[in-house]
Amino acid sequence: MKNQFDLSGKVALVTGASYGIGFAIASAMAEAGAVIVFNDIKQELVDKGAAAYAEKGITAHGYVCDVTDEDAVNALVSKVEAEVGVIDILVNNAGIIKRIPMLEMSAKDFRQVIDVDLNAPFIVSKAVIPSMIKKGGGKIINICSMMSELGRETVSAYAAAKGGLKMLTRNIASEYGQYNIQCNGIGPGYIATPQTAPLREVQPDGSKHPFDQFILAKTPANRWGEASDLGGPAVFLASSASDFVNGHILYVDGGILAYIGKQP
Ligand code: NAP
Ligand code: GCO
Repeated sequence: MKNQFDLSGKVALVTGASYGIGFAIASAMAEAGAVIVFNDIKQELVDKGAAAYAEKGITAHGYVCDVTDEDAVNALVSKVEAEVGVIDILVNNAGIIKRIPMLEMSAKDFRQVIDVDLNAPFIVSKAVIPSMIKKGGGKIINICSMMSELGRETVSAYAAAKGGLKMLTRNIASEYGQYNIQCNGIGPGYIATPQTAPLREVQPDGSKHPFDQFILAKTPANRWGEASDLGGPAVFLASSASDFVNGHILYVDGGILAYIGKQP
């Protein structure tokens, strides 16, 4: 059974994985035997990420690349293929959020979120699929969100992007399943990372942020997720244990989507 989850000999590219969820997913994949490749927009973050992996005893190959830049992504994939090997596992993790009420949001801001959270997974997937086909298969994991299913105030662009990413996931599965490529999504619940730090800030009087209390009341597990909670699900979707799972979104949310919320 253990062998089904073994990633030995596999090359995994996790985008935006210097810290946060991407870092935790890449670390879990390394523990399962994969060779890790990651990217970030800035050299200093790549260096920081490489040091953090090294501290865990993981040799990770870090590259500077903006995932919204198609030429840069194509160059990155060629470089990785030459220097490390064909990418067997792609995790489209890099993402941004802008919390702005829709009527105050500029079209420019809206487009930027769509660009990173939806267009980039299209660009990076498109760059890796041809070699996966030649090699006889591959795994693509798109990091979706609660907002692939739910809306809330201030996150119109993010919800539109993550809803779109769910459908891109199903479409890649539909179009390339015949080549033994499985494309699935992970929909994390509310996870304690820098992205959600503003929602968890302790108030000047020492009390919890109202959003923090709101999330605890909405989560049967009664806690925020840790980035490490995503490791096991990601290894499953990257491994042969999931070879007949395709186009699925695995929500890792402590039960949020099953729950109406804590009764008053
Ligand atoms: P994070 O802490 O903000 O990390 C995101 C990473 O993506 C950062 O390293 C960031 O680099 C990188 N990135 C952003 N734009 C990029 C670009 N154009 N090219 C390359 N890298 C880029 O976020 P996280 O919380 O770990 O989230 C990771 C993913 O999970 C995102 O897709 C997010 O939407 C999703 N997610 C998060 C949660 C949550 O509760 N935290 C829940 C559901 C889904 P910089 O630091 O340079 O910007
Ligand atoms: C927000 C949060 C969420 C989470 C996550 C939920 O402002 O509501 O940032 O969008 O990051 O994606 O799954």
